[in-house]
Amino acid sequence: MVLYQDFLGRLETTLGQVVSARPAFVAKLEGSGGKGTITVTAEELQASKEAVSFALAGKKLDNKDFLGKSDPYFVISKASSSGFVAAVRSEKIDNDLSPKWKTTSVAVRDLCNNDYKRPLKVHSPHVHKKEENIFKFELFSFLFMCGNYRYSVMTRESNKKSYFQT
Ligand SMILES: [Ca+2]
Repeated sequence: MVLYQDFLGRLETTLGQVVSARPAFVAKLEGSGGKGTITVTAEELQASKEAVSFALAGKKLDNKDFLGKSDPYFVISKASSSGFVAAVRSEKIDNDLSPKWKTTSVAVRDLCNNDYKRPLKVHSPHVHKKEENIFKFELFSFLFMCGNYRYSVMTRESNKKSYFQT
């Protein structure tokens, strides 16, 4: 995953402290002016070599750009005890409301911690206003993996029906 952020702070700890903290390990970041905290959620996983390959496409997505068209990318996050955690991030496709993203492969361990009932959140943050999404929906991992899943998203402004396909 590409990180775009500036230096936010640092923390040194032990695996033991992270693993024993429930529901999640939370600590103050050094070098953040006392403002930043970091949350780390640890889970023990069974060994698994399963991977899932998928291609996603959107159709008639909402246009969020003032000039031109939306530049959609998607983020798939998995539920954890400390909220949703990003697992997959796609490439951005400029000025396209019916984007077809490249085929992506991901280990099932990374996608949903080998838990097929784990909720996933698929969303497309606006490039400039991250708190706004072009679309957002949640589904269970097994639905995501069984393929040909079509999800309709009612767009706010136009009440137009857009959909999103795995
Ligand atoms: Ca654009």
